[in-house]
Amino acid sequence: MGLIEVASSIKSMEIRGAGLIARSAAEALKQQALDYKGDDLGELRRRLDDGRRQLIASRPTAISLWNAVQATMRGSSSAESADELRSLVATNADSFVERSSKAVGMIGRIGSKRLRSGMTVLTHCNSKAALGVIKTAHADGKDIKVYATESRPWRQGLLTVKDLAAAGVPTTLIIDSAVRWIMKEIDVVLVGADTICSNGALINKIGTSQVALAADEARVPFIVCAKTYKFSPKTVHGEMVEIEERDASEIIDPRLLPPKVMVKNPVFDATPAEYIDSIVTEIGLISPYAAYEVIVKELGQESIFEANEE
Ligand code: RI2
Repeated sequence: MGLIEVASSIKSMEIRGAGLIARSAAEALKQQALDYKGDDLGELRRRLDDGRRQLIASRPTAISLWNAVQATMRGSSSAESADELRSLVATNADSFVERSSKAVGMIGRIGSKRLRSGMTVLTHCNSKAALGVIKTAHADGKDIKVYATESRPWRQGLLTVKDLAAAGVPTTLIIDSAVRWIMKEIDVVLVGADTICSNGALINKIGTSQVALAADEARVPFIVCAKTYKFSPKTVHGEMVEIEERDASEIIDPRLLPPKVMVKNPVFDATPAEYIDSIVTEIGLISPYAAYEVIVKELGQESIFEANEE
């Protein structure tokens, strides 16, 4: 699949999940570099810059995509030949994908220590990181039950229940509006992340903030499972995270609506840090208020500088 097809598949959500879209973007840039067999450094730079823009534009909210592209292109300005640039991009992409894949395992091991046998977990949408924590605890012999929300309109919850059922984890599907009703039976909430802001706020699938609200009211710990490349250097500069809105047809066939009735389809929302118990990352379990330090330490000043250049 070429870069244009990858960008199109990310935009259409054939490729979805903040972690997977990041890895796919890194691989697409690597392929773009390797597919150019010429020795014109300027032409290769142009192709990669064009590919970078197309990938970043494909889904505006998940900072994982931007962080992946930046990590893959880092140091490219110093390349003095097309061969050097090709090799640099390929090495950076491989390193990002390897780190990303290992991070899910690390998060699973760290996060599973917060799950005790007999616990009932609620999860929203379909997060590889959050499911990794649940499946690790289950594999360690802990008796964990899960409630998974349907996560309208894309119904990613169906992917979650299939994944957990395949792993042998007892799972119950509920509709999104049943969250506050079921919260009395929940011991802990585990969700993924699309973007974590420098003030600790979480940008995640629409409905996450309502889950957090219900958990806070019931005094149920709300834990976010997120790789460090989900943290946003752009928010260090005060930037607001763009909340992607998708087509009305994902919610309802517009022909079923009376004329002039509008449909709004935001696919992410924001959960303030005060509703978050902790964030499990591959470098450890942190307070949401440590987000700025994670951005500086793990993504680095270079990433913060690049974010300011955008
Ligand atoms: P992992 C998904 O977004 C969900 O919002 C999920 O919480 C997030 O990506 C994190 O995914 P979408 O692609 O990286 O379904 O934990 O819109 O898999």
